[in-house]
Amino acid sequence: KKTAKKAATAPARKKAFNFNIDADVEGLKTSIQNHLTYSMARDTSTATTRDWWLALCYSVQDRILHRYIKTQAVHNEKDTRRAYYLSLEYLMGRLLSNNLVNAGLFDAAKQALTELGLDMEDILEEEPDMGLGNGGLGRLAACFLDSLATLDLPAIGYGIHYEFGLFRQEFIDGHQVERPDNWLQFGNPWQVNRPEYQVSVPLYGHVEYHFDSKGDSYPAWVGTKELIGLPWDIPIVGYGARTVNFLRLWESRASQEFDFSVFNEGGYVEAVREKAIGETISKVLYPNDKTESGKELRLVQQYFFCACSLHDIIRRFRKQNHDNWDAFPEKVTVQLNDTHPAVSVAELMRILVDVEKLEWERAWGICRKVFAYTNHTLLPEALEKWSVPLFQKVLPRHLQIIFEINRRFLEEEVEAQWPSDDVKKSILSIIEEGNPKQIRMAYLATVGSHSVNGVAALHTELLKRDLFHDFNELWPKKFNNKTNGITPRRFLKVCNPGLAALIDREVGPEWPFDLDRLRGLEKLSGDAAFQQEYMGIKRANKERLAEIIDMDCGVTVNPDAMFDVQIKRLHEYKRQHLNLLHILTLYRQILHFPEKTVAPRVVIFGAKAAPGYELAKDIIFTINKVAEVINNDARVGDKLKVVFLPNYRVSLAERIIPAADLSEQISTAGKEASGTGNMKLALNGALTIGTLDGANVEIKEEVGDDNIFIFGMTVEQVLELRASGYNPWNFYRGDEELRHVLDWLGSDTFTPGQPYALDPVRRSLLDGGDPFLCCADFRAYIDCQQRVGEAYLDKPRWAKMAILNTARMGKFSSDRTIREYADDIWTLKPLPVGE
Ligand code: T68
Repeated sequence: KKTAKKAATAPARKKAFNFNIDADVEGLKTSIQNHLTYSMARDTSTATTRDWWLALCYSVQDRILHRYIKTQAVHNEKDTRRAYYLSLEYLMGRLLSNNLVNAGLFDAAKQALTELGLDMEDILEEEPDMGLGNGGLGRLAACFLDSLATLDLPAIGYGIHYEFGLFRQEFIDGHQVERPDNWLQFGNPWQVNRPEYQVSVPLYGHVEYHFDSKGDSYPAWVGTKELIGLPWDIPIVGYGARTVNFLRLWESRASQEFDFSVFNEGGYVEAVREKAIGETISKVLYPNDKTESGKELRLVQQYFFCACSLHDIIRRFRKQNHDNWDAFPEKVTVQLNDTHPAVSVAELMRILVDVEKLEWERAWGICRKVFAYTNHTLLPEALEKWSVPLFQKVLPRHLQIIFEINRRFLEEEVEAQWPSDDVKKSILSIIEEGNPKQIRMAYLATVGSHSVNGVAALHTELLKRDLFHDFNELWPKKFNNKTNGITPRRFLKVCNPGLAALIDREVGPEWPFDLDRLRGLEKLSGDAAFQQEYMGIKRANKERLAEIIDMDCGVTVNPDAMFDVQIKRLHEYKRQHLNLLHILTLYRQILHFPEKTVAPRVVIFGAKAAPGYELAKDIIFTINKVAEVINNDARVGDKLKVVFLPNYRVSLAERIIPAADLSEQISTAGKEASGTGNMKLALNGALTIGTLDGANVEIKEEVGDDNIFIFGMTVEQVLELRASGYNPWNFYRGDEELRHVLDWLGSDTFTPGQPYALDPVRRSLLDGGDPFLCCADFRAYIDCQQRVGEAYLDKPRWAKMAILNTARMGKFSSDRTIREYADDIWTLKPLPVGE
């Protein structure tokens, strides 16, 4: 089966090597100079680096747009089936370097800039990140867009054009402070405005019953307020630049420039205020990576973008198929990225039943064929629920439709499987009883889709066992796994050019299309000369990161020390505080046994905490305070340094990942759905220390037990411990080292004169019940870290393990993931675009 799957996209891959974009240096130079003059009204004597950056972006965009127009022409002419990816988040990062590499223009651009007396590095650094996402879920969407275009799959991403992306993080006296991310302030050279495709979106109002000519009553949603959705398109360049797909982001606008009645009554300010409200919908990304409970604006954002996107999908469908609705599921497949776009199920039903006047059953059949849903979490606090009264206020007609979907589901499907079983009905109901009643969006998405997938093998098994247990009995074929992946273009070729060049030399240049070719490095893993080259590249990357650490943290670090990295959102379940306990343990050991040889380490953190998540912010503060003392303790020297890099984001990840030696993936087993940073770090030759959680399990299978450091409780052991009544105090009493480091946090060692400043973290681990079992996993983690340290001191052994990690990451290309979605869920075939 595996080889058959590969064959489907093989021809496109082979051909994709004909980079078809004009890569002539003279042409680029002229283009850059022309844009400087005619797009930006600058001359070379006054141009700033930012001006040159923009001029280069426009020149690249010109070349990309030719392929974009061609791609869309072919897709339209062939009236192709398309996949639509609906996601409230896209964490794109910077686009210039990636577009240059994917379009095959990198070397030519570098040469052109050199000839103009400019430095490519400086210019790339000018670009602000496009940070329209929180973390893994948003970055996965961005990797998927890259793979879809690279595999010549006809696909469009839909999302929101937030004016402010994820906040910028600063530290003031060790505390996180959030600042607005004004990413558009100097313009966005990649976006193309499409006013001709604007959409009007109704909200609020109420439902009335009207009568048709036959005297039958029908529901009418009236008295609504209207918003306008204005699309911005970002071209998505596939590697090899044959297919250029696009991402369409909706900006909200008020529906009329002025409400003239109010205006004439002298209510000018009120009229303008109404307009301002319309424009708040797409103002800002919610900064919580594990759901926002009950916020009206969040529900409005979700509906706004689903309504705009479905309207746009239907407009495109109608151009070719008029109102032959049976063809709709043949032309359209929609992937819901978590439940954030799940209201789409009700919106499509509303359009088909209320507007298009289809019979309910026929409409429902179409709906279920069109939608598929990806679940990204099992954490109960992250499972979206909307209160019925809020839904009633914002989307009264959709609420009725959801009740009808639920009634039919329970009375027909659940009744048929489990006759007269009211317990089953209440377990499976989309509506949760209570005061107020709540809509379970994961259930709505499951009932309304033909496919529900988890994002790693273990996660999918747990979904079937727990969250969707009864749904899985009802529809066993609906549930499937799609292990996440990452794009090897951005996360190896672009961010680690040194390693990419070495790999080109050893296995040929095709690996960015076919990551399994990295296996060709296995035979070199024991070769001393190759090890030296490979580790030499790592060392150079570490020097570059050391400069950034010096600039951003004011700490000088030794590039020969082990770079021990934990980069991800800050969450208790991800256990940055377990890492902190290890740091404290090392510090104690260094003070108590100054003669002992230890592997020198630089522990590096990057993480944003949700602004309202107090304990997460306390953990950041605690790490910063501990770091300050350790970094200034002369007894420690180079043996241990701790740095928390501020404002972790995609572009910073691209600096840290190539420089990492050790990758911390230490979540409580059963809590991390997959993880994707784990894959990026291993691909770049960092060894993993991790629990048997998420995709770590599959990484272990690929690299082999000898090339990964696994520790801690399994999912089953976690269950057993909880069932037997977990008490962290037992571990505190039973482990002298744990006791000492926790007591340390209760003292004023790290905050002189303020003995309780770090107590929240200590308290959460003891009186707070240690919900994520840090104390229970402490000993196993410390012992495992000891083995890591010993391995690091054995240079050839470490080098061999690192090389084998790179060599064995082929499975985790997002191209593999997307092929599986295309084959198993979307039945979508590549459509190569030709010259
Ligand atoms: C992540 N989820 C998973 N959520 O935590 C991670 N949630 O294990 C997985 O690898 C990744 O998804 C990709 O599948 C998130 O990142 C969010 O960001 C989020 C945002 C808003 C609301 C809820």
